Amino acid sequence: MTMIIGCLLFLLDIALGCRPGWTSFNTSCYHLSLDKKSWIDGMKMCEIHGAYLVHVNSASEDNFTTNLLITHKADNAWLGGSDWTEEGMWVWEPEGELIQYSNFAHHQPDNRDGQNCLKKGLSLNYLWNDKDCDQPYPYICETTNEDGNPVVG
Ligand SMILES: [Ca+2]
Ligand SMILES: [Ca+2]
Repeated sequence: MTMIIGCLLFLLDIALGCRPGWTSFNTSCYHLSLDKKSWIDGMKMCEIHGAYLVHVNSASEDNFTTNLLITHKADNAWLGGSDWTEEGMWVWEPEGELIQYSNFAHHQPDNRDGQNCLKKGLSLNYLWNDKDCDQPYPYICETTNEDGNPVVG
């Protein structure tokens, strides 16, 4: 039974335009890599796959990415936000689009010892935190479907 459901979910993701191993949500496809990388290397790996480190633009997308972590038993994941360009100005990279929706933990971001990269994790109940970009963490890639709309049927 589980196999049949798994198979159906797999076919659904294909129907929604996501490649195998990627999960669809709204108009994007997502992949959580458990291969721990620095923020920069995570971004590079996403780019190799035609994607970018995830841009979390809404509470529902935030919940979706948290569930992705829980499902894959990942304690942390890099998100695509950074304040590298200007301290305290958080943007989604690589475009540099200003972060509108945010969900930082209490007292974060704190820029402790010059933290410029965005992650979420179990220790802060999946709320956001700025971390040292060189820390190795799992990471979530996002890519928008080619036509920007889920293909139904
Ligand atoms: Ca910073
Ligand atoms: Ca911090």
